[in-house]
Amino acid sequence: MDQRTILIGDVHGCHRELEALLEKLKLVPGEDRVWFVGDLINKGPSSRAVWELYRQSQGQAILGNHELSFLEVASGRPHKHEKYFKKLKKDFGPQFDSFLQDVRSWPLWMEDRDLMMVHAGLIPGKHPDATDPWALTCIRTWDGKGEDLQNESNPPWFDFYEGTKLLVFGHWAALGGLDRPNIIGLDTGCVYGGSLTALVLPERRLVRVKAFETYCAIS
Ligand SMILES: [Mn+2]
Repeated sequence: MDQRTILIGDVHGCHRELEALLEKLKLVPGEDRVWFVGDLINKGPSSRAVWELYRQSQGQAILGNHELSFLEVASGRPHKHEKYFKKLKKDFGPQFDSFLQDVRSWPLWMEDRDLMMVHAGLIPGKHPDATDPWALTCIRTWDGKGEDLQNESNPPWFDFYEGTKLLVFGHWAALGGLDRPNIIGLDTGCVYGGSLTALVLPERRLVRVKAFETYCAIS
């Protein structure tokens, strides 16, 4: 059997749902290749418990806007996520430094021969290595210029994606996931009471666990 590649959507501290999802997938650490789409932390019950499950899965993760903000605050820059930072420090306790060190090693995107993963999306026609990290982790829509990446009266960025690689992203929970021939959106809003979604390759199967609770209001 081919090695499985399992891509996991935005967990946002929902450790019980992540545990249930890994069980449902019958994940074998070290055998399955596991990629997390970013935003593992904040909003939900325990970022630390999620990080521990992520470590046990022997997976890799890319940076979401929440990890990017976390790194901003950690390097002393003023940021609106300072409140989250204090909570993380408390939640992680003695493990905080190893968590920080780990997140510092996460890339902004991952790709191989026929697959690419980025947290929020791509600027049309641009490779991620030529794209601002905030755009990669926050983009929702495309205005034709790149001045406003959030305005929902503009078309979504993925309407412009013409790549042949399967592109997997998260971040946009209100979409409730996306399934197109060359694009899959994995954020199904677990922390908002939706579900946690994984994509299993090569069979291209979507596996979901429903949220046990609604942990916060959608934003
Ligand atoms: Mn996000």
